[in-house]
This record gives sequence, structure tokens and C-alpha cells, in this order.
Amino acid sequence: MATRSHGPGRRNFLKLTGAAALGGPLMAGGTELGGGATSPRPRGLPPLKITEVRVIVTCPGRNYVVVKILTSEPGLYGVGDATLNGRELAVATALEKHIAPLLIGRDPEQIEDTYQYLFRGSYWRSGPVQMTAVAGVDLALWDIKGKRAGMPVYQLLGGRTRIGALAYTHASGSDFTEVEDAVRRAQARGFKCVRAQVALPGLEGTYGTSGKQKSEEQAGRVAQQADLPATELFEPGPYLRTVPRLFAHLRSKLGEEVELLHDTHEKLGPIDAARLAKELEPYHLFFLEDLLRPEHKESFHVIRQHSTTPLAMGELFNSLWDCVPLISEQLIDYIRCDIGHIGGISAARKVAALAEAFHVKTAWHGPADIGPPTHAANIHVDISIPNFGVQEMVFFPEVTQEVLPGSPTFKDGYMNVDDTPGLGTDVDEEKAKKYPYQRAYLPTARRKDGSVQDW
Ligand code: EZ4
Ligand code: CO
Repeated sequence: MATRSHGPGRRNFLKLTGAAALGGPLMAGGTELGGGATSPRPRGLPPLKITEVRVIVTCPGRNYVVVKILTSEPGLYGVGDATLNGRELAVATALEKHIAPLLIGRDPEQIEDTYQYLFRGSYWRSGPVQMTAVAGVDLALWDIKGKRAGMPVYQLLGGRTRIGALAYTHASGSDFTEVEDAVRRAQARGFKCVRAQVALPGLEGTYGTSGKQKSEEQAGRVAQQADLPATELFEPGPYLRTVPRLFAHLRSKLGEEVELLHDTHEKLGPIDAARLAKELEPYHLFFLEDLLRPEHKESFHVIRQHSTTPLAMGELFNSLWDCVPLISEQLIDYIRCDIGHIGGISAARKVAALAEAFHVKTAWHGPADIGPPTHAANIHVDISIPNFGVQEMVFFPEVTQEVLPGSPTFKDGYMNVDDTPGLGTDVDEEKAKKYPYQRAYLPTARRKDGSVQDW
């Protein structure tokens, strides 16, 4: 049987690169790993170095931290997002003081090596501040690689697997009819999936419902900021009694076709969570989100034993390893890490691959408090993996889009990115200067007896 020959030229080429690799333990493709781009490549693009890392903190509507990585090729730079709601300056300082000095002179093409170096090289691994900083760098490097290749990032990840990313928006209100009207408005806009939250009687401004929201844009911006943290009240009793009735109302008024979601925001204990999942079963939710605190992964067994309501979890996770137990034991149906808080695309594609092996789909976190580059990264991953589930999204206000242009677009229920090389997002540094950082915190919560409650 004939074997395919690549010809003598190809064989010599392989031998030569093999020899080069042996010549130095850290050589690959003519470029030194972990250091500068020194030796010539066998062919293709010239070596590249990181020359500058700019950390831009700006508040066009709300606070964002942007990482801009410049290279030795004139005009070639990448933009990442490193926004961590309420702890923006901690991430900015980590980037400026600790991480940027490590990046200068490195080859920006070595994304995986840089991710490994920053994640494990700090010794103190994981954590939201560090992994958000790493994500900012990671996104900027994928942006650079895409621009260099002349391809959108989803092409680098394997190319399109779907025409767009099925998206969901938020609907909320102070009573069931208001929520119903908000869902109808979302449907009129093209949404096939809508997250529904309702205010609880006697408990002002429960998560996802604070204030009267007049439009879907505002409804998407639920994580309200204030210059000192607001305190909300929460009691599990009223919550557990109200939420199933909300969904009974919505199903009776809206029918079965619209996909409905709900976010518990890590508020419940295991047996209450199991009760909620069980009582919501008749209303066929697309998923029930973040029932338990991220510390209590083993308690998902209790919920699973009692209910077939699809479960989603993960916006507070900070690494692939946080996801392993829930995915490998098939305790959830959707993994919804924040790509901006787990280390970026390099981490997300591993989470997605792990999930694929266990029949779990992705539903990356997509709130207003992460910037457009992370929203773009969400979509690039969504449309290039086999096991995408749904994408949370927001419409950014004009002022945000002026400073951070190039957000993904929404049409007929789906999000998309175009063929712009890289992530397709950018930062206008001059405009960013017009909106200096404003101190802001997420709300906190307490029980009626004054004790601390998860918000
Ligand atoms: O409260 O991102 O599903 N979305 C959410 C968000 C989070 C905010 C916190 O900063 O839970 O609205
Ligand atoms: Co959530």
C-alpha cells in the first residue's frame, strides 16, 4: 500500500526544525519560549515583541478596565477587558505593577505560554483579581494574533459551528404583570430567551429587580453601582413562595414557546434550592441559574436528586478547576463562567472542551459590568464550539460604545461578530480620558435580623 510522500524537501525541513529544537531546550518554531523573539523563524511572519502595556481605567456609564498591549510592529496592538465590578482598581494595580513588567519583551504570539506563566508563575494562583487581570492580557493577545493572521478570533478557534449565538436578555418588574410586559417587549425585539426576576413583597430591591426598569437596556444593567454599597433585604421564605407563582403566571399568559430563565444569584441553601428547582419543574425553564454559593459544589447532589429543572452555575468561578466537579459529575447542564474572570479565551476553551465531554453546554456570563472585548470573546467562543448553549447579553449605551467601540451585534434573537480580524473591539484612549474612574460598589444584602446574606 502506497504511503503518502511529502517529498524530500519536506523531510529535510522537519529534520532541520527538529535539530533546531534539540539545539536549545526552549526553542520552538525558531522562537524561544518564555523570552524574547530572538531567532529567525523558518518562514512566515517576522518575530514580534510586546513593547508596552497600557492599563486604561474609564467610566463611560460605568467603570471599565481596559488592557492595551502594543507590539514591535508599528500599529499592531491588542485590546482586552479586565473589569471586575467593584474591585476595578485592584485589577488595574495588579496589571500595572505586577504583570506588565513581566510582559515587556515577550512574544505576544505565545498565548498559552503566557497564560500558564501568569496563572502558575505567580505561585499564588487563581482568585478573581488575578484571573481577571490574566483574562485582560489573554484577550489582548488573541486580538493581536487575529489581527496578525487577518482573521477573526473564531476562525483561529476552529471556525464557525453556527450562524450566531442564541441570546437572552433580562426582564424584571415590581409585580407579575410588569415582568410579563417586560418579557413581551423583549420578544418584540426578537428575543427567544428571557430571564425573568420579580420584586418580593416587603423586601425592597431584591437582586435583579432594583428600581423600576423601563427598557431592556436598563433591565440588562441590573448590577447597580453606588459610591458606597447599598444594603438589600432578603428572606428565603417570600422568595420561595413568589418565584414559582411568577413562572405560573408567565406560562399561563405567554405560553410554552418563549424560553424562560431565572437567576437565584447564589442566595439559597441546598434544601431550599432543591425545593425551588422542584417547584419550577412544571414551567419548563431553559435553566435555573446559580442556586448555591460557589463554595458548596457538593450540595448540587441534593438539588439533582429532586428535580429535572436544568441547572446553570459558574459566574463566580475563577478557573477551570472550579468547574471540574460540577461538570465531571454531571451536576449541572450549563456552565456559565465569566470568560473575563477565569483567565480569558485560553481558559474558556478548556472549560468548553471539558463540558463537551460530559454533555454540559456553555452559557458564559454576559452582564453590563464586563466590557465589550469580553462580550466579543463570548461570541467568538460561542460560534466556534460544538456545545454552546445560550449567551447572556446587554445593549451597551452609546457613551460606552463611543469609548469601547465594536461590540457584538444582535439580530432576531442571535448575537454575532463580523469578520474584522481579532476580537473586533477597540478602545478610544482620548475619549476614555473624558470619563475618569468613579468609586462604585455592588450592593450587599442582609436578612431581616441584620445578619449577612449573599447578594
Ligand atoms: O450580578 O455581573 O447573571 N448575571 C448576573 C450579573 C451579576 C453582576 C455582578 O457584577 O448575575 O448581573
Ligand atoms: Co447571574
